[in-house]
Formats: sequence, structure tokens, C-alpha cells
Amino acid sequence: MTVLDKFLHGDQSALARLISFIENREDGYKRLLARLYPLSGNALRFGFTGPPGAGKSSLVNAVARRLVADGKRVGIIAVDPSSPFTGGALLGDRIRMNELPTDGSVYMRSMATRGSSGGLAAATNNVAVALDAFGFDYVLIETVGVGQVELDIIDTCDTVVVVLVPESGDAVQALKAGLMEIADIFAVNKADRPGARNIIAALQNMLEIKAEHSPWKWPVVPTEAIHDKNIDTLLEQILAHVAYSRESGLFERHRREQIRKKIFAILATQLKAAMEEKLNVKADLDHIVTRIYQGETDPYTVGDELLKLTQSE
Ligand SMILES: Nc1nc2c(ncn2[C@@H]2O[C@H](COP(=O)(O)OP(=O)(O)OP(=O)(O)O)[C@@H](O)[C@H]2O)c(=O)[nH]1
Ligand SMILES: [Mg+2]
Repeated sequence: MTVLDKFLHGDQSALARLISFIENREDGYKRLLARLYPLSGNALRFGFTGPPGAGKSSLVNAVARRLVADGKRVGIIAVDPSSPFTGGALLGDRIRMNELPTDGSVYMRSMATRGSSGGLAAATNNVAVALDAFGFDYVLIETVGVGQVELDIIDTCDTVVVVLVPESGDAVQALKAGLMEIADIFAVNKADRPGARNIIAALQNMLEIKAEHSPWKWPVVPTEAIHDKNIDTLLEQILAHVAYSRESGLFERHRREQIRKKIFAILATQLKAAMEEKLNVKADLDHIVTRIYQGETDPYTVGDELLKLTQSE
């Protein structure tokens, strides 16, 4: 039996191997994805993002356990902020998702952000396709909400939970980080800590204006992930968002938009590689750089000229 056959028979170690294959873009990974795509599209994808240490893993853990108790199968992708720049909870303080069932109902995969500035969002999206094709009912994706790449990852999801904590203080902070725009639901985690009521009130204030002319009223759910408190409510709100999204047509529009973006991302990567290959043969890039450096021409003029050059035979 090939690894793919084993995968198709529900073998999790085959799943793990295929995910590595995809993640490392090994020879033939595109052909593999071409096999997986038609099998995907059934899983619901939920994103959990927010500041380092907010309790995203703890929440994903708790939500996964709820879903499993309901007889569902759950795939988890944790995009790990292993880089010192993105921070993350202090080493040792970070929750390990080890309380999850080991009966095959849950599969957890970490993806390190370290050293993978390019292509991380695409890789995460492809891994989600693999989990979906494997037959998980839900794919939960955790990522720290710190920059564009992380926001791009969230683009893979149907519903996005932004996790904040009382320490996030000023809710306007979240707005600046671009988190407000991508949120469908807010979880104010560590609600056991002082200041929870303040941030909830501040968020609700801001959302009142935003929700005024919108049929979707962004819920703010206080949670205590480590005490397993209010997780039911959070899950209810997530599923309510899916229902709203399906009824309003947003769900399909969103997924179609994701496919469109995916096509352009693939094209951009391929065109760039093809152009570089052609220009390495046809143009003396070092010389062109020198001319721009010395002020004899400029990158825009050169860009137009090189584009014509790549289009010529
Ligand atoms: N007091 C309190 N602590 C919590 C709660 N939820 C999580 N924590 C703690 O917060 C710390 C970080 O939790 P994680 O779940 O690892 O947070 P995270 O957002 O996944 O962290 P990174 O992935 O490193 O960004 C851990 O020590 C948790 O035990 C909560 O509801 N209340
Ligand atoms: Mg985490």
C-alpha cells in the first residue's frame, strides 16, 4: 500500500507523513494536493488568533474536547511562534495540548514560524486541505495575531475567534493590530482576572457602532479556558456564525474568494520563478542594479523594460 492509500484508509501516521511532504514542498507535492483537493471542502475551519499567551491553545484544546464529546473528529493546526520576534507565552508557561484524546478523534500538528517567512500561509492552507481530505469534521487553526502573515493564515478559516485578555487593556490596541477587522467573535479569555469587565465593556462599545447596520452582531464571550468555563457558549456562538454565514450566502462567497486568492497566490509564485529564470539568462541584473544605484535609471522604468523582455521570445 502506498502512503496515500494508507491515508485514504484513515492511517494517522500516513497523514503525518503527507503533511510533512506538503509542508516541505517535496517533489510531487502539487500532484498530491491535486488528489486531496477533490476530497476536501467538508470540514469547517475555525481560526483562533490573538496576542501571545492569551490562551489560544487552551481554548482550542477546550473547544476540541467539546467537539469530540459530541462525536466529531477534529484536526488542529498550531502555528507556533517559535521565533523570538513573535514572542508567545513564556517557555514552560505555554500550554501543551496533551489532554486531548488519543483514540484518533483528534490530530494535532504544529507548524513552526521560524525561518519560514515566505509561504507559511500557503503551507498552512495546504495542511488544512490535507486534514479536511482526511475526513476531520472540524479544523481548528491557532496562530498568534502579530503580523500580515498571521492575518493571511486566518484567511483559510470560515469563522475567526479573536482571543483577548484583560491585560490587552485598551481594546483600541486590538483595532490597530488589524484584529478587529478579521474577528467574527471575540473571546475575552482569563475572565477570572481583574479588568475583564472593563475590556468587555470597551469592546462592546466599539462593536455597537460597527454592528449598527450589520445583521451579524459580533458577540463578546468571556471565557476561562483553564477552568473550562463558558466554552459551550463560545462554541454555540461559533456555530451560530456558521449558520448565519451559510444563510446569508457569506459562507460560499468567502470560500469562493479564498479559492480566487489561492489561484493568484499560486500564479504569483510561478510567474515570479519563471521571470527570474528568464531574466537570469536574458538580462544582466547586476549591471541594471548598478545603473539604478548610480542614478542613471530607476526601478519603475527598468520594471517595465524587463516585463517586456520576459514577454518576448
Ligand atoms: N488565569 C487564567 N490563565 C489562563 C486561562 N487560560 C489560559 N491560561 C494560562 O495562560 C498561559 C498561556 O496559555 P496558552 O493557552 O499557552 O496561550 P497561547 O495564547 O496559546 O500562547 P502562545 O501560543 O504562546 O501565544 C498558560 O499558563 C495558561 O495556563 C484562563 O482562563 N485563566
Ligand atoms: Mg499557543
